[in-house]
Amino acid sequence: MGSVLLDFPAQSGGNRETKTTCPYCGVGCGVIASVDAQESLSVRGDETHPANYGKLCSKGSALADTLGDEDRLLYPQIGGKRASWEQALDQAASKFSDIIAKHGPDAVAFYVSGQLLTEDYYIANKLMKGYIGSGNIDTNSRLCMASSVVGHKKAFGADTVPGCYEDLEQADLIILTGSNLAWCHPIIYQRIAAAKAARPEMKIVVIDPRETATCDIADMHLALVPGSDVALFQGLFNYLDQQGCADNDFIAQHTENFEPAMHAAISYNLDAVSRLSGISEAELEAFYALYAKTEKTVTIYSQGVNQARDGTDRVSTIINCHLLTGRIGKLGAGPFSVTGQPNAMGGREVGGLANQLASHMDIGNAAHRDLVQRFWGSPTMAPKAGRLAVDMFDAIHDGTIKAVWIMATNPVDSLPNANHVRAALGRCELVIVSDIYGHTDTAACADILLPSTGWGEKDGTVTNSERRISRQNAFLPASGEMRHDWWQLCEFAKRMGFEEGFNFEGPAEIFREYAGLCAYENNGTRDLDLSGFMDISKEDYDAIEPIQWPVTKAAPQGRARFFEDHKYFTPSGKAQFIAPAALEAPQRRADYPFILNTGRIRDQWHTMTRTARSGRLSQHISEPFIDIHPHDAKSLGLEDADIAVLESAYGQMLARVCVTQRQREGAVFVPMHFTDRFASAGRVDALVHPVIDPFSGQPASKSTPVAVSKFKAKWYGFAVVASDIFEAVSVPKSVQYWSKARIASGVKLELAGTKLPEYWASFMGALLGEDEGLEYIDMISPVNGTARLAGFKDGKLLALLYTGNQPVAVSRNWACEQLLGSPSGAERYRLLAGRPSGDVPDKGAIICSCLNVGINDIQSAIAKGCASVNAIGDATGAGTNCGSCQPEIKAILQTKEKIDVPA
Ligand SMILES: Nc1nc2c(c(=O)[nH]1)N[C@H]1C(S)=C(S)[C@@H](COP(=O)(O)OP(=O)(O)OC[C@H]3O[C@@H](n4cnc5c(=O)[nH]c(N)nc54)[C@H](O)[C@@H]3O)O[C@H]1N2
Ligand SMILES: Nc1nc2c(c(=O)[nH]1)N[C@H]1C(S)=C(S)[C@@H](COP(=O)(O)OP(=O)(O)OC[C@H]3O[C@@H](n4cnc5c(=O)[nH]c(N)nc54)[C@H](O)[C@@H]3O)O[C@H]1N2
Ligand code: SF4
Ligand SMILES: [Mo]
Repeated sequence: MGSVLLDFPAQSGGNRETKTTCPYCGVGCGVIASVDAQESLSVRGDETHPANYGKLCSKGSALADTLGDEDRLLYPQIGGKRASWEQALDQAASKFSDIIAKHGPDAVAFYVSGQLLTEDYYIANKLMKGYIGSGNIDTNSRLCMASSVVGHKKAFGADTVPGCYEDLEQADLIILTGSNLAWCHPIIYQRIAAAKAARPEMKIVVIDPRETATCDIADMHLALVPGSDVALFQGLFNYLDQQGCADNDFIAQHTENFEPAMHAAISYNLDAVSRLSGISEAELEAFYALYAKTEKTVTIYSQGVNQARDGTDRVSTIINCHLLTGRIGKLGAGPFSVTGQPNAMGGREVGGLANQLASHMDIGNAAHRDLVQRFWGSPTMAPKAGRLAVDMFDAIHDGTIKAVWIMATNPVDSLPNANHVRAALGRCELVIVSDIYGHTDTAACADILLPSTGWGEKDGTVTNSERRISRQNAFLPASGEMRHDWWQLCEFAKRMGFEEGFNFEGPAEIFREYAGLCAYENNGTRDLDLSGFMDISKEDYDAIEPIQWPVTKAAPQGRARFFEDHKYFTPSGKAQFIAPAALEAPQRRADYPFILNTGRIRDQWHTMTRTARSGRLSQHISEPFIDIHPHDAKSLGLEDADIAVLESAYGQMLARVCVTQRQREGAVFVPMHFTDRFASAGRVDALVHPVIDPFSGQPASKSTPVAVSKFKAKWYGFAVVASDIFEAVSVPKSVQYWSKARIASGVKLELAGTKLPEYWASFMGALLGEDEGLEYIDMISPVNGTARLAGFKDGKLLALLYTGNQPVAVSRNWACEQLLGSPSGAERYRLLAGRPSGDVPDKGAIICSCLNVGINDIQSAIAKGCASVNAIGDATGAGTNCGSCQPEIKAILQTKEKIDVPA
């Protein structure tokens, strides 16, 4: 396993240091992993990396907490039993071959991920399209970037992201639409916040139905009616045109189809847009006028735009406004789709989507198919696009697809109509899953489960939001029998008889071939040109410095910006205005009166397989919740901290109620992260409708009609339990509601049920998985379900349990800190009070997860006169490490009251 060891004697103090890239979001921050003489690992930001210049957000800062072999998948399994790689691969290949022989190549499929490295991804795509001969390889990027890809291709003729991060710092106006950048791309957010602090005249507008942490730096927040985005941007287009803001020379020389786009927008006057969007005419006009007068404008967008039935149209209407004003391909101006996953961009490059070919070529284009097949020298070539994600799982459900290999994604939790997806896998003849953990909801459906190497153990490249290719380098050995994803695919391919195309020694060789394909017969016709890398040696590959593609022989330093030369990749070479398709708006339903919006929280990553291992990260938010407006809560009889039942036409879930003004009436927000491992009924995608954008196939994950009601709990509880093993702490089946999160010395649990357990002591014993030798103290009222128990063994506190007929008010954080202590006498009874004694301050809900600073610490600093984020930082340390919590600190300063973070 290759790794790049750097020698920084001054900083490293003799530590072994490796430069690599963060495995989470598409910002693509550079990380230095450092292993000291005791083999203890730490990470810090790479000061030289142009994405982050040394900074890391809370997730990046906690990377070291998430490593280690605990609950890693170490060996292949067949039918749940340990098997050898030989057996697993032989069986996988022979079943795939049999099914293909009987039913043709379209009876098999790969479902892969924007979290694969470019080299893994390239191999998966090559195997399916060029050797198996089917287009049936799709990726979780279908749920993420597909609408942006189509929007780019319609407008520019290629999936080209025009700009770069520097543009964000240089812009005078940044519009953030459908993006919670503060939580989802924290380092870009911090770069923008710093630029604004240096140039306060820079303006920021947030367009989001919710008031998010991102609104913290906004001059204007447009809390539009969910789904009224096309109207809002059509209105902007119309306004700009009417006000004479069109760049007529640019339109005439470099664009086509202006007229139809203009006609499509003409009815969107201020009055009409105001009615559709719920934003007052005055506010709309203020926003439009700001756009009109600001030459250097960037529009950043992500899932609030992409994940919609009209996601592609939303992208087109955003790009139209930039084309109208000629604000593209210029310093500080352009549309900017920020990518979600660390290698979302790389996956698009190598053709991970079912309708694309490698190196930004199209499967629907015969010349492209021929070119790629000649380059590969492959026996066949998929003749047409394969099934797109949602459709792929329908085809698995109805038996059209009989074998699927799922790699680095967890569709049982992340695809819409997720119970249907689970059922589909249950019916499928052969399900292969490659993951780094064996405990995911998708792994539970696997016939063959394959242990992959993960971040820190694998080598390759990723491409970030600004087209910057960076190396991920291994710095840890692979344990057990973990294998690289590319290796698994190559070995499988060889067993299917494709020895020739898959004899790679390592990622350098794969990358070289991929770069060669990008260069092959390109001559400037395709945006993605890597001819500068086509002869790269292993040594040079290992030393690749972060670089933005294209990287050509003529321009080996890469390129920051596209379209400065006004050269687009359409047949005419001109950019295209796109009139939106005027899709019918989804109907509101009387039986499901709320719109369910879903998305991310600051400190968790997707289905939480990695981030939930960090106790630090679980301090921020660790329970499924539903944000709901006070009026709606009132009408449903819901109060803060109740449990709500959410129901759609597809499924049900339970979540903690957070009543907040930040939410619009009629819409609710639920995080996407919780799985069966972390909550009894927290899988929000079980409810999400399988509605897709007709052009991109991307699911509309933010607009499911749902009903909300109160879960009629008889009792509520909170417990902390000492345990090294997360899985060892399990909740009795009779408890309808629970959520579980890792803490420093064990697990914390939120509980609620409709039936009181008979004996609280045995209930606590069940949580602990044993009660032998346990000693209890308790305060129990049999009448109203109020119980407080502490359990000890050999004098050490092993568990605390607090229950009541109302949500229990206990200092969670304080309780967590008591575990494994050895209190005596009165101290023991104080535990039952659930909060510290008067002389020890209670931190309250943790806001700064890096330095463990709670909301109460921050509020008392404010009470003592701290009037700025910096002053609070000086007094408490909060926000001074990664800075990810600064928006929340500012919100606390502004409201001076408890914000909507569940304690
Ligand atoms: N902490 C954290 N960061 C992440 C991730 C993570 O799991 N955790 N995942 C990464 C990935 S893969 C992705 S794709 C990105 C996603 O990054 P974002 O797109 O920023 O994240 P989301 O929270 O999914 O959605 C963004 C916003 O869209 C808003 N929205 C909902 N409906 C509408 C609408 O109709 N119109 C508009 N204008 N806005 C709407 C939501 O209220 C939400 O605030 O984050 C990346 N970064
Ligand atoms: N309701 C709703 N649903 C959504 C979204 C939403 O906003 N709302 N967002 C969608 C979006 S944008 C995205 S990107 C998806 C994300 O959804 P998923 O891709 O399903 O989520 P992850 O938890 O990132 O899954 C990655 C899996 O790969 C494993 N893994 C990690 N590293 C490796 C590796 O190196 N090799 C292998 N083989 N496995 C590895 C992890 O343990 C984990 O099981 O969710 C989508 N679903
Ligand atoms: S912003 Fe945070 S999660 Fe995203 S790449 Fe940087 S450190 Fe990683
Ligand atoms: Mo994503």
